[in-house]
Amino acid sequence: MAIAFTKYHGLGNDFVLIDNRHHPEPCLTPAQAIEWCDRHFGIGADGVIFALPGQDGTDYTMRIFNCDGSEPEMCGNGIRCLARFIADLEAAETGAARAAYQIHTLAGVITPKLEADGQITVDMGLPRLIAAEIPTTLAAPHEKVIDLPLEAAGQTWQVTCVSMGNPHCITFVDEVAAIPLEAIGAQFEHHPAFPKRINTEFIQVVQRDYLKMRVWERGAGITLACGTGACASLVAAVLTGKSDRRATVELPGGTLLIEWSETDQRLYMTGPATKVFEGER
Ligand code: ZDR
Repeated sequence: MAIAFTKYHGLGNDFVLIDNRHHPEPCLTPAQAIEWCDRHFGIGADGVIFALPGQDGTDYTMRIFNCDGSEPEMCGNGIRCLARFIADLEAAETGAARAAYQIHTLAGVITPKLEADGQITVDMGLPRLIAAEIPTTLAAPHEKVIDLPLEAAGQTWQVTCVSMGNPHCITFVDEVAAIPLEAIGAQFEHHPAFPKRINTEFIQVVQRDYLKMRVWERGAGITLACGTGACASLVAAVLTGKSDRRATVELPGGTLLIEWSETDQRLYMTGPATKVFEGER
């Protein structure tokens, strides 16, 4: 039987969304998700996202498979797309959609809010900084990984590691355009210092409130944007004294506004989510 889907993107980080609200398990296997994401033989996407019934009092549950079939804990651009998708579903069914949702994810409860101007602001929760939580072996389990050396791709990089539920390794460079991401990204992703593999961000500090970022995503390779990566990168920039707690992050697909709140220490990400088309497969 054909399965209905809708394609969305957040700054060119694109996802196939599936209405899975009536069953607690995803209706596709990871192997099927790989086929659906294929840009030549399938629909084409960086991942497949399932809107599942809520758990523990939340409105919905999000699960996601990367285009290589692996399952990340969280996805920042994806959760904005999920919020827009369920708001569109609710509006079609009842004529009204809620303005905020509590979403259960493998990284805890995440709260997206649909703003009047069409943007979506997501409470992304607290960053995790301890090596054991990332996870990485670059420092002792209870230590933070801030500006430490990593040997990869034939050279030494100074890296800072942050988990937003999913793992990130951030390197500050003078010029992001000069980084041969295609050639070196996979060597970070599969480095033995990262037992669950890693998302890798290269950051150029343009101003204290403006960062330029390029990303190699775990399970997806080069993508046009990464919401959790933008949050993790702002945290790394603050921890190393390079930026303010609120900054615009420019990605190849567009910009996100990221704030690491002084009040509650949580990350707030604001950006768009756009419907592209719907179909069935
Ligand atoms: C980076 C991401 N697209 C986002 O916007 O946060 C999340 C995708 C998941 C990522 N590839 C991972 O952690 O495996």
